[in-house]
Amino acid sequence: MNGQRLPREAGAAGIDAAFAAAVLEGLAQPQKRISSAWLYDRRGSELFEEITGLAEYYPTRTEIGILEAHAPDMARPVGRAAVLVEIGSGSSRKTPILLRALAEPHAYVPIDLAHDFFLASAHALAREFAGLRICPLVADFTQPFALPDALRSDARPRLGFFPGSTIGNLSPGGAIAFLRIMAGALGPGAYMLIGTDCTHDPTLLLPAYDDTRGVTAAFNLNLLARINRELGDKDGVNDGDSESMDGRGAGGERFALAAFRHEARYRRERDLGRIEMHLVSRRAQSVRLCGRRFDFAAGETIHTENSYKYSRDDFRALARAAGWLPEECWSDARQRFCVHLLRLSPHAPHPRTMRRAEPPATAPSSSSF
Ligand code: AVJ
Repeated sequence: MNGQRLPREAGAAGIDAAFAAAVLEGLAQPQKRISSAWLYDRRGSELFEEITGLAEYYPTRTEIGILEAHAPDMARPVGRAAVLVEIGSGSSRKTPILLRALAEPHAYVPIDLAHDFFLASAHALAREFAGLRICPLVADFTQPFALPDALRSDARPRLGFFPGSTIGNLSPGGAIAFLRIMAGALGPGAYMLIGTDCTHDPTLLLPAYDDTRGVTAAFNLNLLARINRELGDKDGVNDGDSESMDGRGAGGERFALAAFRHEARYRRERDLGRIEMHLVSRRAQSVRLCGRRFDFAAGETIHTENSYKYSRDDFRALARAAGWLPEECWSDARQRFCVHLLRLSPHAPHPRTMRRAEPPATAPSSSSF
């Protein structure tokens, strides 16, 4: 999922109401928090692309290696003329690997909330895969949705694809809810391929989320720049570019980026590990947004992302709890990353009751945390 940014509402002030609500509500919590879904504006998406190429960030290249080595084994059980449904597709380099392995894929349905580049990158695939129907769907996958009308009632095999360990951004309960939504959308007999980071070694994880070049720090801090761009009070003392702010202002202006720093933390509770990203206030300060003031103590943080890491067996148990049967799992030689193939029983009562995609909810679901 490269983001769940909702379409900008054409409000009088040009402010994205859902983003504003998420930020104002999240900053009012005792532990300030903003869902990682909001990290992916255009700049955030560019920075994430850069992260995927960093030496320390092993998940992307590891998953691509697994897909390249095993795509035929992943595609075989699905059979010919499948409908490939990709969740939060962004600008995936992984999709063609799977499409090449599938026998005469019938249609490709990338699902994302509206992005400038979402439709363009979906249609770019049409050049390589002649005859493939490309049916992008704008939907919030944390809410029940249905496949496009033309595909909903046909009997072709369906394969859901959710790479990148993006499922790790959801809480375990949120991940189960998501898998149930996918069961409802894809229907009995469907398959799902899901990439999960299964690394639990902090000496590998912490550098992956706090690289020496500072790209992850810039990715995290861009959230504050985005808030300044989209929500900052323009009548504050300091109404210059967010980038020009140097951290002097403590009188309630927009965010001073220099007054916060990026921090990655590894947490382990029983078997379950997760990386958290935080933005740490370097000093006591206050920020004014949309006419409200938010106070920060020195060292206080905004929690901006969870990235859960599931062992192979834990993820299988989670899938079962959502009604999916774990069929197979492929990993790299160092067992850092897993690609799971799940299946729904062909007979299970998963009625395709959802007639139509719900309109996007007002905010990414709170299950993100
Ligand atoms: C795109 C959500 C899978 O959690 O590893 C990368 C996002 N955050 N570096 C991840 C991310 C910091 C990434 N996902």
